[in-house]
Amino acid sequence: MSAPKKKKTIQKTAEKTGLGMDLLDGVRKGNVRAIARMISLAEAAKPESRPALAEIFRNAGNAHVIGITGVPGSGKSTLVRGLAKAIRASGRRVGIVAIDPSSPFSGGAILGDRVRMTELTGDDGVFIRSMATRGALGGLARSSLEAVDVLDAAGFDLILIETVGVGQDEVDVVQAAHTVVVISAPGLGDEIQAIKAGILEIADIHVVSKCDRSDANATITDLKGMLTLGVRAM
Ligand SMILES: Nc1nc2c(ncn2[C@@H]2O[C@H](COP(=O)(O)OP(=O)(O)OP(=O)(O)O)[C@@H](O)[C@H]2O)c(=O)[nH]1
Ligand SMILES: [Mg+2]
Repeated sequence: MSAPKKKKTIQKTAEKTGLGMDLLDGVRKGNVRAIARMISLAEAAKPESRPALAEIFRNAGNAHVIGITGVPGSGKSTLVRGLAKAIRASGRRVGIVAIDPSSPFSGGAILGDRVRMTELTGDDGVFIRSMATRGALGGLARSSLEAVDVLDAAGFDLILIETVGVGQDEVDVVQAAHTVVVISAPGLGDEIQAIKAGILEIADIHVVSKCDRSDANATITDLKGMLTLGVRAM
């Protein structure tokens, strides 16, 4: 008898104060379920959750956010995995937001990558969330940045965003990061894929991946050449 009544009361309170207000404390304490539910609220983009997300925004601002972008298959997830392991080894907590429909984090992926990702699961110093849902124009960028804020408010020291650098929404997301890493890989056709994707100029750090390949040096040379040209053009 009393259980439904209690449920109704909680519902009424939520309606009054806004969706997700009851999760704020859990998020601040780093509670995994509260974090996951708050990010889901951001994705759902209901107006009733705006007050809670505004509160999250007020609590954010301490984490260093690193955006990692490059064309499909350039090695973003491999780099994210390596960075996450290094960050954990240094004792810091890391949040990962993958905005990539083909990412190992989001399911459309090669099984091998998915299995390797499990090295990081089961560690409460790592939180991985994929954002594969496509909303209205701008919706993806907004909810992804809110997801970053949720992880920030939850006390993660570093937040890594993986995104394919091809859609404007995704480019907007990585550009909102403190540090932007653009990956170029040898053997993917065009020498510097970032030029084709139009993302060369947003990089703070350029990475040439797959350096075990013999054609990696050519990619480095091409990249350096393009960057020198870019500087001269300015
Ligand atoms: N030889 C070699 N292969 C690599 C290296 N890094 C990544 N790969 C391979 O390149 C492929 C793509 O790597 P991912 O890290 O999944 O690339 P991604 O950019 O995240 O790919 P998408 O999420 O699908 O866009 C995989 O088969 C990796 O095993 C590397 O350093 N050397
Ligand atoms: Mg990936």
